[in-house]
Amino acid sequence: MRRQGRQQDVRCGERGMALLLCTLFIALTLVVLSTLSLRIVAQAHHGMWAEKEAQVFAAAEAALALSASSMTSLGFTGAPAYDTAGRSVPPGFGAPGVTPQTFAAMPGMEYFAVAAAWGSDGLDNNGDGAADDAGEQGVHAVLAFARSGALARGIEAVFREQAAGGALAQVSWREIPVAPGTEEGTTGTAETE
Ligand SMILES: [Ca+2]
Ligand SMILES: [Ca+2]
Repeated sequence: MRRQGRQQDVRCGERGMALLLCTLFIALTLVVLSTLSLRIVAQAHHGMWAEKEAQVFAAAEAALALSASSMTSLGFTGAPAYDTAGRSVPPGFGAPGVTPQTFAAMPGMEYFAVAAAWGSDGLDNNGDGAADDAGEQGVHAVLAFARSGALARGIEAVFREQAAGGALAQVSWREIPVAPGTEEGTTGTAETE
């Protein structure tokens, strides 16, 4: 009797231990699986965000090319603003005079572009102390912006006439911040001369 009781105790102990190990194994598996799924979701989200950023940037480049081809503003009326150093102060999507345009091929994407002739805008664009001086003649700038949802990006390019009234050659390019308060933007420093 006593021996049978002992054997039963041993069997119960073994079952308890097996149950505990099984529970631990399941808990560990769940932790590993949830960590893995969180990682996969984060990677997918990051990939989608990067892809969207690239699309918005491509739209800004398209708007720049479109505006530069005729040197006219698109979706913007009025004069571009400059700070005291003659640097352009880009308008935001909600600024007066801005009516965002759309691309038929890019649903949900909006853009506008500002074209300015440095030689006749009454401002000292190149910061040499004189407005519309000889150094500003034949120089044109285009500021182009695109946005999709909360993502917005801007580009500024400067062009110079090869001869008076002649073909334009691009002399600089840089990514510019989108006016705060209207969209989230990014600032870049790439520039070529
Ligand atoms: Ca000047
Ligand atoms: Ca000027």
